[in-house]
Amino acid sequence: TIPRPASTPVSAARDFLSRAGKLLIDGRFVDAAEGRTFPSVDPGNGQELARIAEATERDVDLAVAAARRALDGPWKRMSTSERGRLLHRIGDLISRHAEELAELESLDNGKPYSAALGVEVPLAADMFWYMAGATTRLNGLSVTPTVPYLPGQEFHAYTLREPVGVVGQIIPWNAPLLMVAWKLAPALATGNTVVLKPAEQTPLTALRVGELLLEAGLPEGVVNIVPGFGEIAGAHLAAHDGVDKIAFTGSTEVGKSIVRAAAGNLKRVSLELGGKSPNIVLADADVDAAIAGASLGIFYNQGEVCSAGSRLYVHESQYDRVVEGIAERARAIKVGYGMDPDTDMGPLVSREQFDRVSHYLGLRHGPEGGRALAGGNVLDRPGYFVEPTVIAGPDAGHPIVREEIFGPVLTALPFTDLDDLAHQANDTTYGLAAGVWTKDLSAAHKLARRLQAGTVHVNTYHVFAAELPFGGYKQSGWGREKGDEVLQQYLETKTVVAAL
Ligand code: TXE
Repeated sequence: TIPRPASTPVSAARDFLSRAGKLLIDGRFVDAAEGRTFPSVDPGNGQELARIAEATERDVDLAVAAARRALDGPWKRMSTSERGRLLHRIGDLISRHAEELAELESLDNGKPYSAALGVEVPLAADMFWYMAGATTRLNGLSVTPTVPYLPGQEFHAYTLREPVGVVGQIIPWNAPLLMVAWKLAPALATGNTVVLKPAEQTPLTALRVGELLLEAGLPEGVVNIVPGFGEIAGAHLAAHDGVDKIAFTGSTEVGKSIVRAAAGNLKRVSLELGGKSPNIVLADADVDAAIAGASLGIFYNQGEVCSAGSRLYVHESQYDRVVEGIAERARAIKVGYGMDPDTDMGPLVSREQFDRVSHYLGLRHGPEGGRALAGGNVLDRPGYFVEPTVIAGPDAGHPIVREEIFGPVLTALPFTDLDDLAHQANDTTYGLAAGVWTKDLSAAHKLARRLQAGTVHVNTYHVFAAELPFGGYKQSGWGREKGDEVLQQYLETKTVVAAL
């Protein structure tokens, strides 16, 4: 369960909305080169929150040029411990403005204010604090090589770890602030400069963080923020010859287009893509804990989580109890406006996402589509609301079981045999996360080894600590975010070898 704040504040966020909407390029907030703007929409009522400057190719070019210049500026000369202190200050500022950021996040994305304030803002601040500790630990190795064809010759060798350079970062709308933190903190910790493109649906918290970065003392041009559309600003950034690495979080389909675009200059690519993660309840599981955890796994953030546990597999001996327990919870979830303190689940982020989820709900009619034990419908009111949905017993090959829905829709299937279960769980093009519920430690760890997933949760779900590497097997992506592992993705290794 998510801690609920005592009261909902009225609004530093409103002040920001009245001044929001410019691009951050080279340390200044500026209008878009072509003067275009687009609306940021409140998905709880479909109304416009603010107009945002829309970056097009020209703006991306300016941002990349600024990031290139900044690589050789004061940023390069800053000591690693000062860089760490700067990252720490950014975390402090995010934390200090927690209520404002949570409100902006709730207004822009629709998620409950309680989730933004209780979970995502603290995680975002913590990501910067964690990465602040990495800046002084980016050391290479000392190596004493022997060379078979040069007997007797001694060498001294060492490795240097250098920033990759100018990094393009393209992020989605489901956890806009947290994605900013996951992307920026490691890139900055390793000394890179950045052009960040937030999702067109949710540019607000990224722009507010842009202000906080300047307040923290980040030199101009080190981070540039260019809200705009994927096919225009995003595609141009991914293909840009002045960009040395692209880090992308979003759909698998766009991930593939990023790879193609990146081929032009063979920029480094890291990808965090979709998922269809299995959540598995074994016969001996603590049933109450499994019901609560599986509900959180699918319903947190309206199900708009890449690692959502969207495929439930329950041992047949517990199947009815567990599935009915989750359905009961689903029926009790209060769906409402994100800023309403009673709300457990907000609207989906956009009309487009609402249509996508509605499409899947529509597909389930007929026996192969299973039976809706809870929900199954969209809500007829302004905004993009759908019911928390539990579908029991669809065909294993049905699109609702195989494709990422990215909404609050759980499919549930029983199993009897563990080998068969492991096969079913892995029978997907994705491999982002999984969950296992059992009291048998050995069974849990054995199954964890068999599951093709970047994260396996045991008797828990959705643990997003900064220390833990996160990313996907198979078509869920390339590389890992968070933990020390992400640092590799932002560094080049240079070997220096000297004859003695
Ligand atoms: O994602 P897109 P969409 C999945 C989820 C969802 C589906 C579609 O299944 O239903 O994707 O969502 C930018 N070149 N995820 O259409 O389009 C875009 O502007 C460069 C999973 O919103 O992938 C935004 O900033 N960039 C996911 C970002 O890519 C492009 C989170 C993500 O948008 C681009 C979101 C292009 N050609 C959706 N086209 C996760 N892994 O968490 C778009 N973009």
